[in-house]
Amino acid sequence: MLFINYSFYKLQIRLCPGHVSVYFNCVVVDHRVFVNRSLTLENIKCYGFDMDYTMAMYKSPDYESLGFELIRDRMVSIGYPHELLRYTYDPSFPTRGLVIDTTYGNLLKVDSNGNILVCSHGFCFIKGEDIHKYYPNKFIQRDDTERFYILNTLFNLSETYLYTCLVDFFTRCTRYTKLLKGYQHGDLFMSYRSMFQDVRDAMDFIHDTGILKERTIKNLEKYVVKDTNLPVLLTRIKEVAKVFLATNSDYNYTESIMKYLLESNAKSGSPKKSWHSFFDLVVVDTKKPLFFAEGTVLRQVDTHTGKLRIGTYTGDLQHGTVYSGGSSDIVCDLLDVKGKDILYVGDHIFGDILKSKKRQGWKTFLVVPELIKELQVWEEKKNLFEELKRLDIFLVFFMFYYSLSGCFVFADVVVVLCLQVLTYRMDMSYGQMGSLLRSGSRQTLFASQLMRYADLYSSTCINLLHYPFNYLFMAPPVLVSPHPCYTENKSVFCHSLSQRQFSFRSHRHQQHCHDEQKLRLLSL
Ligand code: U5P
Repeated sequence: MLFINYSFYKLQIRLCPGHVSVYFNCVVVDHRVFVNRSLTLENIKCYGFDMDYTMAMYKSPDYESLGFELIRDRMVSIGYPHELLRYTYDPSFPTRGLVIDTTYGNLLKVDSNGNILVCSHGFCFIKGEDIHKYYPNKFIQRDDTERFYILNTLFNLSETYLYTCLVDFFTRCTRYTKLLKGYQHGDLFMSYRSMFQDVRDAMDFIHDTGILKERTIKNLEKYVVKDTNLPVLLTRIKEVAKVFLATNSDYNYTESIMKYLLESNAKSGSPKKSWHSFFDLVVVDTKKPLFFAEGTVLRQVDTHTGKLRIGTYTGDLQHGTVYSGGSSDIVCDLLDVKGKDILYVGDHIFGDILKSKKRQGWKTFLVVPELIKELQVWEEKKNLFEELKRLDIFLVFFMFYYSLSGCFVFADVVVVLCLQVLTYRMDMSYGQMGSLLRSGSRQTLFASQLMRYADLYSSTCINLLHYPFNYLFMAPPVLVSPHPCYTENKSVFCHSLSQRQFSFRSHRHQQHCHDEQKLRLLSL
């Protein structure tokens, strides 16, 4: 088979013996699947799906508000002040991928190396010199997981906000004295670390006791997005490949959600099918990320009672049977597929994507619902991005001039100030903590992990419906060079300067940049 990609995927031609197919890629940008590494869907023999925030998209901000209220109430019930009940969830504040410093109670946005991009203490944003007081290098050792907690999932948004409210409350409340690592109240010291642990425990409480699930199931229409294209997508995939569901949720919750999404959601006229029949294999209680390593005991689920059968399941795959626990190796054995044949679709950059890729070599598809907002801002604020690029170029020239002449130019201070103002204006277009992927022209930790571990990514898995199942997703070619370099036609000059890569691209090249490269360009 021969693939010809013309003009960076706008036109895709495939030549097989006796068969020529031509695809015009005219998928609108909101429906696009973005590509980090080339992948041919034709080679995928098995599709795996996570459930929560992947197949089951929760309605934002209603679902996060519910989570927030439940943990807030739990905190009050274990002894935190009643005044906390005055706080309500504000979706414009938290962004996924932030880091909590449990020593100083700060919320940090960092890049892939741990350099601090944004720092807040409660709702107060800490600026330049003051950041240095906490972090002399404006840098954190993010591998220190005892101290730094990365808020990787969409479930974490409500706890991020609650922790911020706690710091805000105790900082303002005159009954408490603010110290470097916590608050003093009489002979009682409350450290930022203990407050964080209490928020984590409250979060576990609402998940483990099932309160959050109970409230969600009581009002599915309010909390879960129902998309009639989901059964269509699964039916189409099943015609060409195997499909499995692997979720950390328990059987009863999975059944309620999947019934709602797949059984009461068929397009009019299509025959009624049980939700199980959309999958070759359903595994609940997977305990990801453990699932991608040694895993746990595989048991069968009694689908009438939801109870687990005792003993380890050792037989062949039985249709319609639901399993609990297990591991990714067991899934491969049961479905008779190899890791590289699997495309796994999930929303958790660590538990779903990083682990399945690093430990098992699965192909990965990250669901990033925030992309809709990111793309919308990118469209609306194009002029700010252009201005930022121009200022970056000015700065490079000033630095270049300085390195040659040794003369300090006052104008570069002005340019740096303008860059800071512009970065702030851009960040505010996304929300108070800025974009998920960037801060000004610098990439966030989340963006770097996304680029490293997700082969494909999109705002929803349903976007796969916009591509044929033998589609070749082709990654744009990227020139990576740490040194200043001139390309052959002298139209590209790359220079790396204090973790910022500046790139000048010829007009001709820019014309070739299409939507799939937009986010890539954003992170240059
Ligand atoms: N979950 C927790 N604790 C958390 C976040 C999520 O127990 O801090 C649970 C959710 O209640 C849900 C499951 O049941 O993990 C999500 O699994 P998955 O479908 O994303 O694999």
